[in-house]
Amino acid sequence: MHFYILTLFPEMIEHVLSTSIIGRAVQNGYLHIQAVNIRDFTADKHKKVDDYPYGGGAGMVMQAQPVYDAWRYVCTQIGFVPARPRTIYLTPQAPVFSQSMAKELAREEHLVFLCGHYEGIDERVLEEIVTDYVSIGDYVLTGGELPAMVMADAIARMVPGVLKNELSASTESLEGGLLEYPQYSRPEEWNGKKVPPILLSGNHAKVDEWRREQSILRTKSRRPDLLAQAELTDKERERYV
Ligand code: 6GU
Repeated sequence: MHFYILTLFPEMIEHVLSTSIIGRAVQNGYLHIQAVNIRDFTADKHKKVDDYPYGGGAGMVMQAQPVYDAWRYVCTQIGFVPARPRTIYLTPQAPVFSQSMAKELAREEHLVFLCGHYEGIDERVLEEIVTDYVSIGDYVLTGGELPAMVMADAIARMVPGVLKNELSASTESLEGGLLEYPQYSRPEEWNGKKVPPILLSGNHAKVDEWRREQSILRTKSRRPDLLAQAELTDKERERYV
């Protein structure tokens, strides 16, 4: 899978996405991640990429030309001409990103992320190139880079081969609409607290049953809003909801 991130701050992206599990997946050839510096494409002799908003108001607006030319460069590089790649603009004025969106986007071969700064990007270039508008939550950040990295991470881990233990992609939090059960490791007793004895029993059926119950109880207490949509049996619904 190929990610192209259009940004004024490529170093921010490169450092984060070359670290840990995503970095390993890049090294092993499962992912290709390219941060493209929008400033490299400005036609302005002073390398300017922003200007005052028409109509007045605070802040600066990123101009259409450098954004469009950076995007065209990516399109040409990946052979998406005249067809256009899935192009995601990160903005709080959009539907909120979710695990199901991550799964769906992970099926694409190429994804382009467009990161805005200042007071946003000239609307005309957005109309021309953006296929998806996505927010990562109801709060305002200074730019689209952190949201792009959040999305790239969540999407990348759904790509086959990226996680060493494929099972962990499917059994984790939010699968089936439930939060994950609590985990324990050595030692058996820490700070006067013992590991739940069932986990030491070697009885896998009982362990699975306990974990399922913990998932449901945890979802009920921490994210009751998720429980209505969760995949529960009639019996579980009767017992826990
Ligand atoms: Cl996608 N961008 C910015 N700038 N702020 C955000 C966001 C995105 N999602 C939530 N807040």
